[in-house]
Amino acid sequence: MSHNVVISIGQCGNQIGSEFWDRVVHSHALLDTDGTFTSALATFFRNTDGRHDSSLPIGSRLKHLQANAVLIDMETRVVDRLLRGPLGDLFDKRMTLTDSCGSGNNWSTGHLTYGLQHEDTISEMLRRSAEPLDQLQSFSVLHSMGGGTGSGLGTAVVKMMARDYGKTARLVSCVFPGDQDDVVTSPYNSVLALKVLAEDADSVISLDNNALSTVCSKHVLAGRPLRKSPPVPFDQMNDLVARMLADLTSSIRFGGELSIPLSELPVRMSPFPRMKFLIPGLSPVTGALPSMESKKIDRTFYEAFERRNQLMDCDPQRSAYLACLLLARGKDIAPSDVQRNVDKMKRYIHFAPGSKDEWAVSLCGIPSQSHPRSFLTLANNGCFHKPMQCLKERFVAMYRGRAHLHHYLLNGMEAADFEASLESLSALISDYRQVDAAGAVAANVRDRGYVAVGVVKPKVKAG
Ligand SMILES: Nc1nc2c(ncn2[C@@H]2O[C@H](COP(=O)(O)OP(=O)(O)OP(=O)(O)O)[C@@H](O)[C@H]2O)c(=O)[nH]1
Ligand SMILES: [Mg+2]
Repeated sequence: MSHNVVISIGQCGNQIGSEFWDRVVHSHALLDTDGTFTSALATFFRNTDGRHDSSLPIGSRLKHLQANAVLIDMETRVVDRLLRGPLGDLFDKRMTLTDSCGSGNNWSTGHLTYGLQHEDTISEMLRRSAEPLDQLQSFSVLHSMGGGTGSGLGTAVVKMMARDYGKTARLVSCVFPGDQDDVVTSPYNSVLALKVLAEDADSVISLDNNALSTVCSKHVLAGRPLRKSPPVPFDQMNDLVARMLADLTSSIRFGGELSIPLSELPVRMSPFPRMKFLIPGLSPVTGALPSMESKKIDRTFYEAFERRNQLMDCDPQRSAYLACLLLARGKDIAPSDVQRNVDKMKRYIHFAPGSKDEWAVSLCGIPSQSHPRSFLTLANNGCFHKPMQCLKERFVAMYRGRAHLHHYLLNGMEAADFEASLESLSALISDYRQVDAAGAVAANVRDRGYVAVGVVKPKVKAG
């Protein structure tokens, strides 16, 4: 039995967290209809006795369902809205922490000022969240990279976890800013946060608002046409992220033939210690339209690897993989369907030297609410260096003129901290670029029209 805790930090983290809990609660409500606290629910919830606050065992009647959640923001608006909304009763108010002013889009305010001020309270919340769970497998942390609270305080929390819960997997899902982002300091905040994640997180599922908004504006979510012109509203982008997280946790929540515990993710996906950044791809990305029902499994499978289905703005198929995880969901997907497609796909994607050249495959027989069958891929892939290079250029453009630097120095940072973070990012780019070089050879061959391993599209027809 695996128990997991989700920690949402800052506006973005809490808005995504809210969509995640909404999805998860509804999917369990549809399945667990007899009012019993099941082992599926116990992966992310506790059943408490309202008066004495003790946890009731699996198999007990549902009394008071509480999410294994910690909600943190340095403003009150988003967390208050969540607590006052229809999901409010799910959250233990003692596991929420808000402040009044926010971090003003400044990593140092979140990381240093609030990190110090609230350290004891957060430590205590982590202890309370972990204590009643006899087998705590993972902390999942959700935050943006561009603001001050999620990126600053969020990474301070990841550091605390590394210090106090070294054996529990620390999985971070973070949203990088898009290039049209309205937070002017977002390149600083992202690069400062990245250094901490590279050191103290175990796996970092990386998303960006460029890719999320492109995917949303090209497709139709839940049958609702989206506005054509940007900006795409956050709630639609967050719905996509929540779907990815719900899929990722589906096999541990519902069980499955090939369930991979979240605690194994780092071992399965990161052959080298600092290369732990995972790019998610989803298929289908559209809502459940009648025309999709008939799509062949093979086509849906293949689409999960395509660039337009990635939630980060890069193309794993044109580069080399260090590791690849595939999670299939659906009643009618057999292990043989997955095996057939993995075998076929092995001819089209390319593993880098030094990688394990093996797939982590997970199969969950319970479909998502929106799709009878769906696939999620997580790629540890050389193409990650490209969005990181863009981020580096934006950081350097600001840092060269020392723009906005004084706001950070006022909080006790030094220029050397910026340089160390930039160095850490450069090393990461260089590592991923080397992996990418192995993929570039294959892509070159494709561009010249030859057929070679890893470079041709499989012949799949829409059914
Ligand atoms: N996808 C997505 N991005 C968001 C959302 N909210 C904010 N962002 C992005 O996140 C960055 C800003 O971070 P926020 O999460 O708003 O900041 P915060 O962590 O609350 O920090 P402060 O406001 O500085 O205290 C920008 O890049 C925004 O575009 C959201 O709900 N979804
Ligand atoms: Mg905020």
